Amino acid sequence: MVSSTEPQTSMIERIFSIELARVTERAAVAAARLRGRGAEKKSDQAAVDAMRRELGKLLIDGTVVIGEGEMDEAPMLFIGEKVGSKGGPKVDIAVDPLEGTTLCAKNMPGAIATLAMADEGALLHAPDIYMDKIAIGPGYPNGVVDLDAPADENIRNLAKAKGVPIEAITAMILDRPRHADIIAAVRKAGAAVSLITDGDVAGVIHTAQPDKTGIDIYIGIGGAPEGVLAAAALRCTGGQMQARLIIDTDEKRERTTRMGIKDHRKKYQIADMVRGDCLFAATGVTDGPMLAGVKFGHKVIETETVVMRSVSGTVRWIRAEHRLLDKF
Ligand code: VTB
Repeated sequence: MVSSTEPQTSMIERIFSIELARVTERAAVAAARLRGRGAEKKSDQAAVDAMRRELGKLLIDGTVVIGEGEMDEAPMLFIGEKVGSKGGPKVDIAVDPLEGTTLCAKNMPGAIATLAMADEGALLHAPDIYMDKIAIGPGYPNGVVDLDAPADENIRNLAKAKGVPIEAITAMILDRPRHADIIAAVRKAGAAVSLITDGDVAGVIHTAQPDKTGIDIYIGIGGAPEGVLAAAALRCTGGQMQARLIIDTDEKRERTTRMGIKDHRKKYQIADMVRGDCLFAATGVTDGPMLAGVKFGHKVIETETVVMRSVSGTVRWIRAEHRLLDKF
């Protein structure tokens, strides 16, 4: 029985945290059926269709604020699309039905289906452009690392705050030529670099549990939509993240302005990207260090999902066995 003293919004959150698992589970299973087929678009579309169908069943008056693109370019789950069966609370939804389409297409570790939900107006409406990001887990003094500080300085400060030698620090970075200088600086400082080919939502989340993942800090440039999703997760687990949009063309300037963002140079903290309480969910598509991928048995499909609530800081790991296979 839910305590009657619990505020209304958090009652809603409690109910929805399980509902959200259902949504990412379905998207993950749909994408996983197409794992390893070299079919990025097809698996993404399958995840989008499944996620949209399930979102439609939720008792929410939801608006997609981070989605598959703008209305005229994305047929489904476009930015501005209304989802849910109405009647419920007005919420913002950020989706990445298949984060790591390439990982899924190549059946490589770390593809996930993910989404976040927050009160209406609470999520940063980020355009689909690049974002500079830095993230660390909970338990450090505020400002121990800074987006605008050189990578080696951040590494040194982090090691000091953690009370370990620099050699004991590992930074996760997307393996891209644009990160060559950061990678070199981190290594020169004496820390280790853990490279990923894709999937920086999970990359950022790894910092929340360094003892388990071995990752102390995430640094580098990735997608802005992924940045907002990652910020939602860190809002639940604790941790620090700073980010800035990379707006280097007139076209991006216009798009950013159209999304309602006035200060194009703003250095975002988590609370600027996710204002207030939120829920975050992710289901593994392919096996990864964070989540196991979907397993197709003879009569059972297994999924692993993480659901987080910022209001309580609860992180739930849900291993599900699905027997009513028709539902997929
Ligand atoms: C980033 C990262 C994502 O794709 O968007 C990356 O945030 C795109 O970077 O997690 P490139 O343009 O260099 O490929 C992902 O890795 C997967 O969508």
